[in-house]
Amino acid sequence: METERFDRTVTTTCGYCGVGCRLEAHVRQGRIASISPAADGPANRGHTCLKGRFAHQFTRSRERLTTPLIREGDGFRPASWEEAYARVVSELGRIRDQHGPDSIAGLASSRATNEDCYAMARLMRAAIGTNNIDNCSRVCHSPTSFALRKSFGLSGATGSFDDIELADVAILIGVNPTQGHPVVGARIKQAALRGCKLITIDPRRIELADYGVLHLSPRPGTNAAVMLGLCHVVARDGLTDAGFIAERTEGYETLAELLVGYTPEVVQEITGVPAQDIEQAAHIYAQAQTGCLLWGLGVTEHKYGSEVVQLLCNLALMTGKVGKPGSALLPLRGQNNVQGSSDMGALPDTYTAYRPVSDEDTARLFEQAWGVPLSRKKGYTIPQMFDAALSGELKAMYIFGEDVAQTDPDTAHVVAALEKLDFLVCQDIFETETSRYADVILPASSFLEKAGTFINAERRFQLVEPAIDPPGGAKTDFEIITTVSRMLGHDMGFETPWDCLDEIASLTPQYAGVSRERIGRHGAQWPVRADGSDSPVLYDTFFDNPEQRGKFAALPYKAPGDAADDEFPLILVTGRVLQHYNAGTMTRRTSNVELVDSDLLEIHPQDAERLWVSDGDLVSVRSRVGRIELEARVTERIQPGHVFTTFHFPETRTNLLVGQSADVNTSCPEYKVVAVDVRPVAEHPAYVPQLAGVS
Ligand SMILES: Nc1nc2c(c(=O)[nH]1)N[C@H]1C(S)=C(S)[C@@H](COP(=O)(O)OP(=O)(O)OC[C@H]3O[C@@H](n4cnc5c(=O)[nH]c(N)nc54)[C@H](O)[C@@H]3O)O[C@H]1N2
Ligand SMILES: Nc1nc2c(c(=O)[nH]1)N[C@H]1C(S)=C(S)[C@@H](COP(=O)(O)OP(=O)(O)OC[C@H]3O[C@@H](n4cnc5c(=O)[nH]c(N)nc54)[C@H](O)[C@@H]3O)O[C@H]1N2
Ligand code: SF4
Ligand SMILES: [Mo]
Repeated sequence: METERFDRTVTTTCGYCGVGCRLEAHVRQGRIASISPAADGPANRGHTCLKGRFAHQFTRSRERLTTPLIREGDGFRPASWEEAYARVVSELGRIRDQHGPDSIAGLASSRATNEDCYAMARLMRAAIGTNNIDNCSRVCHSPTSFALRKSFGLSGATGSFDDIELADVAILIGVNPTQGHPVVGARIKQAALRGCKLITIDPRRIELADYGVLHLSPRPGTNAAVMLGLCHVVARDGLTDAGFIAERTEGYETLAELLVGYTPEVVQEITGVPAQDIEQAAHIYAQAQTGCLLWGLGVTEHKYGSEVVQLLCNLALMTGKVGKPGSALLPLRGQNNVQGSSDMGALPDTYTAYRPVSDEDTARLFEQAWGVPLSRKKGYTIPQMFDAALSGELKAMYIFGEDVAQTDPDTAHVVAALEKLDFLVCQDIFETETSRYADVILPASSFLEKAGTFINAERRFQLVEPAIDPPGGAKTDFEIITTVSRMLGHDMGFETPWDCLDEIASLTPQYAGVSRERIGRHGAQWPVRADGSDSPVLYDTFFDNPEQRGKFAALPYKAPGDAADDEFPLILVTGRVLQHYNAGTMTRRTSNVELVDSDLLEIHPQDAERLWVSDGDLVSVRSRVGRIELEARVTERIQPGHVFTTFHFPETRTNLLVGQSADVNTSCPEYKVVAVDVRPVAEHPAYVPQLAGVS
């Protein structure tokens, strides 16, 4: 029983992951006293994980940014808002006038609200005059967005988490929900206990494998072969839904020809997955009445990540398992609002709802609404921004809520780019690895301190309401961005984020019915039509492209961008743990550090023994581009030949190891396949290099 007394309780939405749990934030004396789950949250139904419920102490951390900071010598000095704004506006204005609008780029935060991200995109497009705007989706699920648009038409999950409960089978590939999306992880466990057959596909034996009927462990980077193998068996054994293929799809014949070569034996050779497991998985999925496909970064963060998502769509189309309850494709989008930041057009090539910047009608619509001419030229993606900074074409960046120096690949390259800029603004709630290189740091507000909306991994708009005030002199992101824009000469005319939401709805047919009132306590899944009706299930009658048909993609398996060799004999996979969140700026400032206080290198006992590594040893990990040191954890969760670590602690600098290889269509980094060499830092008393097989 709750015995504490609160001054008030505010219902809002969790700001960590894309599950989008609805929370009750209980406030006492202007502070968050505790948080409990909202019983009627559509995604969480009275549950949360430990981050949503307990990881709120960061809001009152002494390290919160409470005043603007301006660079002085090697450090920073506190400054007034007037001075900070004046500096930002005069530098951005000067650089725009001297070098043109395309010499400036901005990043929108997928941790912030739709209204913040829309305003940031509008700042770059209308106040500066460039399409150089991108967001964290680039390094996360941009391959999902690309592929779903190609295969089905729209960039979002085709159904809801509720579909998991209606599914007879669920395939989880490259996703680890009990760590990354814990409330969905728990819902999947419940479904499995009720009889839903789980098939997990992951080089590591993830926790949900223990609840499943089958676990496949492919070599990292070989997902395409697994998917082609599954489709081969479905076609070979006559398990396709011929009616669905004929009526609703196109391109099946070409795919069918390609599939012939991907026998389970060929696939076993490429992936290491036993042929009979491929057969069994294909039969279980295809013979079920309803089935869901769930995936994550183990699919997307690869050189051919976007192609693998298209292959996943093939499997669903072949078996007619899309567009009906219990048969959904559910990419588990990562950050609380990475779906929304992209939906809002914080991307270099699209306005809201993925309408291209090159599309004349769309560009005119926004020109009319914003009263300024707009560029038709695609802007830079995040990696292109860093390349352009290094080549001198990009002079300034405005980075809002993204810690690129910790989380983007090839840290040395990112840092060199940030150092080369003439001017860098960082807008965050803490100083970060990135803000070390800033000229001005603007103190912003967290999700508990602002109003607006997020869109979760089910395409659901949900309300965010402020429970407490931003600390000290910090301001909301929305106020900061709209003020900078006004001072640059483009007044957006918004009093509150709700005015902004109204503008988004008025300029975007897909969100036409969205309003604060319509979203209410239970949210609305886009498309939200003008009459307020929303869309839990997509494609029930037609696909959303001109032909109204699902498109098969005949894409062969291709080898990943990196491979183990004599010098770098192990494959490093990177990911996350339950207790910490991405750059860790927030969770490291909560008691979660008492549970996990560093990144660890997971290594299989066989490799550990061969390399003279014991549990707890400090080891050196070297890749083709960098070297780091961290503590080893010897565990059988990982396969021999692979090692695993996280990127939550800045001192580890994990991303020094990751190179430039990236998805061929979207430049999402290949974080999941990095060839490395591991050896103990301190020599073991009995260590003989020749015996350890290293030179
Ligand atoms: N606790 C916590 N939760 C988070 C986050 C966090 O940092 N901490 N971050 C959020 C964000 S931004 C995101 S995007 C999501 C990410 O959540 P997930 O998509 O689940 O991401 P990861 O855990 O990085 O990777 C998923 C799995 O892919 C596997 N994998 C790697 N390579 C391959 C491969 O070639 N094939 C296959 N089949 N599998 C492979 C890995 O072993 C791993 O178990 O989590 C969100 N939730
Ligand atoms: N090696 C490796 N690297 C990876 C990955 C991997 O699997 N392996 N995963 C990648 C993925 S999927 C992602 S999404 C990225 C995530 O990388 P980032 O986006 O850089 O990480 P986050 O910790 O989510 O948040 C970024 C910043 O936003 C700030 N912030 C939070 N809320 C707010 C707010 O409301 N306003 C403002 N102004 N700031 C706010 C935080 O303090 C933090 O500094 O990392 C990527 N990096
Ligand atoms: S599952 Fe995700 S949205 Fe839900 S409480 Fe945990 S971090 Fe927040
Ligand atoms: Mo992500």
